[in-house]
Amino acid sequence: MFNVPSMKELLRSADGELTEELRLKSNGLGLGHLPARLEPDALTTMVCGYCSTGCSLVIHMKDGQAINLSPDGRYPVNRGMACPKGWESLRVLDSSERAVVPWRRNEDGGWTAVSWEYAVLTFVSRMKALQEKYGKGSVAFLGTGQIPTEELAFLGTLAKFGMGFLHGDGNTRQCMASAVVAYKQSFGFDAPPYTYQDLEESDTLVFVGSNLCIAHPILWERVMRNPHQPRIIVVDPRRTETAQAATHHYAPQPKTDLTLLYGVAHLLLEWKAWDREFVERHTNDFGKFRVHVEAFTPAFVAQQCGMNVAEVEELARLIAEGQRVSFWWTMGVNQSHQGVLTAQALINLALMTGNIGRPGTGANSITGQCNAMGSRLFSNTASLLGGRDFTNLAHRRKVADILQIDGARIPETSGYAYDQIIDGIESGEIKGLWVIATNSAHSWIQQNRLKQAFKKLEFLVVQDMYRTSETAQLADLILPAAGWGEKDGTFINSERRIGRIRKVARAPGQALADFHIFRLLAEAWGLGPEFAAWRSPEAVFQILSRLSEGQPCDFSRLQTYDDISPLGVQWPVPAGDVEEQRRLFADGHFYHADGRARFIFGQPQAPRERLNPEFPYLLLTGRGSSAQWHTETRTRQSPILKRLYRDEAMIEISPEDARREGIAAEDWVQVSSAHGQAKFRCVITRKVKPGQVFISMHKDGVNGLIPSEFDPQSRQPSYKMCAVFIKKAH
Ligand SMILES: Nc1nc2c(c(=O)[nH]1)N[C@H]1C(S)=C(S)[C@@H](COP(=O)(O)OP(=O)(O)OC[C@H]3O[C@@H](n4cnc5c(=O)[nH]c(N)nc54)[C@H](O)[C@@H]3O)O[C@H]1N2
Ligand SMILES: Nc1nc2c(c(=O)[nH]1)N[C@H]1C(S)=C(S)[C@@H](COP(=O)(O)OP(=O)(O)OC[C@H]3O[C@@H](n4cnc5c(=O)[nH]c(N)nc54)[C@H](O)[C@@H]3O)O[C@H]1N2
Ligand code: SF4
Ligand SMILES: [Mo]
Repeated sequence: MFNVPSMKELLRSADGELTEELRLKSNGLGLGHLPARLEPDALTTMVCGYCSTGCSLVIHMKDGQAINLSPDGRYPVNRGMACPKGWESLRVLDSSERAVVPWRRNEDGGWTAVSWEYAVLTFVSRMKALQEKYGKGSVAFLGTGQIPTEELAFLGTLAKFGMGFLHGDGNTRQCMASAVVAYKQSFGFDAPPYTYQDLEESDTLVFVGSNLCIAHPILWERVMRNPHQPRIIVVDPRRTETAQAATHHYAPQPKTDLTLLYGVAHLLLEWKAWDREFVERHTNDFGKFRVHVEAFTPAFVAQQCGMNVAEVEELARLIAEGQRVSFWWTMGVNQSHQGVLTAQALINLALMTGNIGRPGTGANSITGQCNAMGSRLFSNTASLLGGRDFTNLAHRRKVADILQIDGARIPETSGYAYDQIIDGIESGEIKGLWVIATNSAHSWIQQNRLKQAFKKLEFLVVQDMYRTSETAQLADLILPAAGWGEKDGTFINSERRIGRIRKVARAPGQALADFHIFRLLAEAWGLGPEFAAWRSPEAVFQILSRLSEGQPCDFSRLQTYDDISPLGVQWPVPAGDVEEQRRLFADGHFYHADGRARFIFGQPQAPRERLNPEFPYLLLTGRGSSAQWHTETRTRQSPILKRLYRDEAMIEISPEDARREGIAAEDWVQVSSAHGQAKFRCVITRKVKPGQVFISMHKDGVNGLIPSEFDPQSRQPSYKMCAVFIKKAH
């Protein structure tokens, strides 16, 4: 029986005994001092650790340490290109903001550096004590799409099947959840069907809610290499960099995409510009869909979307005329109160026009983080390991079999989603939280509320590379993590390509790879024997390979790291030429039991968040520049990246609105919503329409404004719809 010890009590017992106890369990790992296992080669390659494009970088080594890097000319993804973040990825490892030792919060609010022994035992005794006192469900974790698949699987398996956590979710909820649900329902599995070559083979590319030039610049370079003089269509309420470079730009009223896409389907039907043979052979429910879109006449759609009829017709005509049409979407679709249906409306267009399974086609969700795809398949949060379902008994049995664990240890539900975990903290149901490789206190919605909730936690553990993140600042315990470049593993990119990352630099101080932190915690929790097989990233890769067998994401032919080609390998991995690129559904066979894809649709609803006389402007948020990454914990460490953008919190306002509000360029602007307020510096630009403003997500503050509204199916927040008031700040 554990009592909940206070930090003070723990501290008192800190030095002698704890060290002894843990030394016994450390199993030769050498707490805090890993044996150096650096790549000996003069040159080695690895996948970039920022975005899901998954470029390969050549690492230049000297004396076993990385000294420089350059883009990999042979890699089929980036072909010798890299964006500024990739070029600077080694530099950000070396920073005074790095967490180099474990830290604990003192009673007086200050910090003390502690040993790993102390940190690990504190973690274990505090979490166990909370579970004893308040029940298993009183502790939860929040993970990420930015650590290797091996680490994600270790975390999810250790926490849920080992430590008995009932609730754990990740930042992929903020990012990809809508696409996941859409694919699962429409195709029968979460499977983005494309290969990047499709960007070069399309004659018509439709980008909905994607600012590729900024968020996936190397994919945009691929579009620029398309030799077919393609029509490039961008659907975005803003005149983004991508929209400006496109051949056609449509700017519907935000959150009306669903209506617009049904309007396009309506016209394609009216013009008989649909593929009867494909629909009849490979899909279900088209008849109902047909009836559904009857009401979406061009006049109705134009009026709902704030467009004119000619624009709606032109968009539909471009799609009808294309021979190889590809549909691409990112956060403008996923982050919406109807993100799932909107993604499915794009899938429906691809299905009804037979634009799937052939070169240059597809309904293609572009993912965000370097390992969002690994997280979707193996984090053991929303889905059970291998893209399976917690609620399915056969799936649970299969996983228990492969892991050789008692099936009863696998919960029958996926547990709480991110927002439910935050609600649980607020209501006092959740008392302990473990945050790994995500910066919730900057990136989640209603930030003021979240920060208050985090303060109520009895125990907050933050496992991060940097001790300065907004979330680490609230922690009771900081576990210092090694980052990209300092550890081994694999990532899976947007086109399902598995690629290696390697240890090419030594982590500073006592920072450990997340993998080794999980090993230590497993040992200290008393789970050493259960996780004996999880001894190295490569050993875990073998387990994952077995877990993938027979699933759509089957890569069981890859059993060791040597089996992964230096060119990466896309799943599913066939017999024969594993290096050959592949797209899904070439045979028209989908993953539902009957082999058919489904038309799924619903009634467009207005968002709950509305403009009103008090808050008359519509705030859009998103990526600001190709040199900034999310909450900037990493990118702000590079002096070069910092010169590539304006390093201040900025708000983009149209000339008309600026004039009306008496705001000049460079003025400070007070922005308020029903949930909070913050100040930003004014940029006057025609990129935003009158009535709309834009703030990038990179500086702390913007998410204090964002309301709590979600897609009801995916529980992904609607980050791009917020009613605000703006005025010149004095
Ligand atoms: N440089 C850089 N690159 C990144 C990242 C980064 O932080 N920095 N993050 C990565 C991650 S995790 C992700 S998820 C991706 C995100 O990549 P993107 O989704 O391309 O980026 P965002 O800027 O969030 O959103 C895209 C666009 O959606 C538009 N939008 C807003 N509301 C609507 C709407 O109702 N309808 C439509 N059609 N469009 C709308 C916005 O105006 C914005 O231009 O980027 C990845 N790449
Ligand atoms: N307003 C608004 N907010 C948004 C969005 C938006 O469009 N608008 N987009 C949302 C989206 S799509 C996303 S993906 C989220 C991203 O939100 P976050 O995940 O919170 O953003 P990051 O800054 O990437 O945080 C990653 C953290 O992990 C740490 N880290 C990096 N590598 C490692 C590692 O190997 N190990 C460990 N332990 N730590 C590591 C970094 O230092 C950093 O603190 O933001 C969301 N928030
Ligand atoms: S585009 Fe993405 S993967 Fe490629 S170098 Fe830039 S951040 Fe890295
Ligand atoms: Mo994301």
